[in-house]
Amino acid sequence: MAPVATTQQYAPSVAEVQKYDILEDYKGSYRFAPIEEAQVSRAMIKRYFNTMYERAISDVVIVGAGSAGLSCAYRLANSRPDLKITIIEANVAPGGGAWLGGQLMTPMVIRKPADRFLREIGVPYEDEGAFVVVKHAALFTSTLLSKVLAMDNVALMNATAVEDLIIVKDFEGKQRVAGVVTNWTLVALNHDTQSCMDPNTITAPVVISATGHDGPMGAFSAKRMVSAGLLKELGNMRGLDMNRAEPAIVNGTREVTPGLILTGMELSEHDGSNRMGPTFGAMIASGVKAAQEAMKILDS
Ligand code: AHZ
Repeated sequence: MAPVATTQQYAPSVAEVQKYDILEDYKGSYRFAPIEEAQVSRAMIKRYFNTMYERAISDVVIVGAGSAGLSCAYRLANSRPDLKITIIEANVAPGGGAWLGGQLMTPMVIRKPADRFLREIGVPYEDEGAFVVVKHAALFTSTLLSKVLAMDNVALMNATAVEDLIIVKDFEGKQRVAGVVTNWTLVALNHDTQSCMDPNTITAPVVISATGHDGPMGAFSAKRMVSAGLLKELGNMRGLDMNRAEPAIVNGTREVTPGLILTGMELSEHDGSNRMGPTFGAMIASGVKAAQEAMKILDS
């Protein structure tokens, strides 16, 4: 397959933009450069399938683009530009639960010392002592997402669900997770209505699962570990206790079975730890720790 040309970075200056605004006629004679419909299709198709082709072998797959998955992707991609990092997100909109702070309220609370990450990515906040508040959770999520997507070594396939894990036996006969099995989410949701719609695969020496706590799609890999015989039973997420929950998630972030790291609230289902409710420091710090664990595995 022909490689797609590298991204052209173009950032016009404010003066240039103002000049265009004067030159372009917004009073009725605005004109676009001519295009044929097929050019639009081909522009998308060649890039999308080139990404699928190229990412069929990845270095790291991150399942789930919520606050934990995106924090992990940011740290990993930034620290290791040599790694091909592929994020698979079931929803059309990446971000998971991090578009809101809690309930339907917009401000996002982050306990110290995880506020360091906000300074790193350039998200402003108000300092309340033990914690900080970002004025809108979407400011955190959109900033993080834009930084992750701008990195050359990251590919995000959204509207794509991980339906299964690739679990192989190594030469010593031990089982290890060696990648993921994917399908477009609309297909994954329709397996009951069609006789057979086989999935696709992505192999990777490290899979980081960040699919959140149990729900329609959540805790995917933890649940699959049980049905695949890699884990006896789920610990099941316990009741809310912010002070116990946040350190438990961060300190428990680890490779739970060879080749598979769990991060974020998925870990609470695996370990049976508490939930923390609407405070996001642990999601950030757990994502960062998952990135460190992945680098340790890849460097060993
Ligand atoms: O769509 C899911 C979401 O964006 C995605 N996902 C789940 N299953 C998937 C699958 N394939 C691909 N099989 C899948 N993607 O994973 C993302 C999870 O994001 P999240 O925000 O739900 O989880 P998180 O662990 O990043 O953040 C949890 C935030 C919470 S929940 C909570 C509480 O309930 O007390 N408190 C906090 C801070």
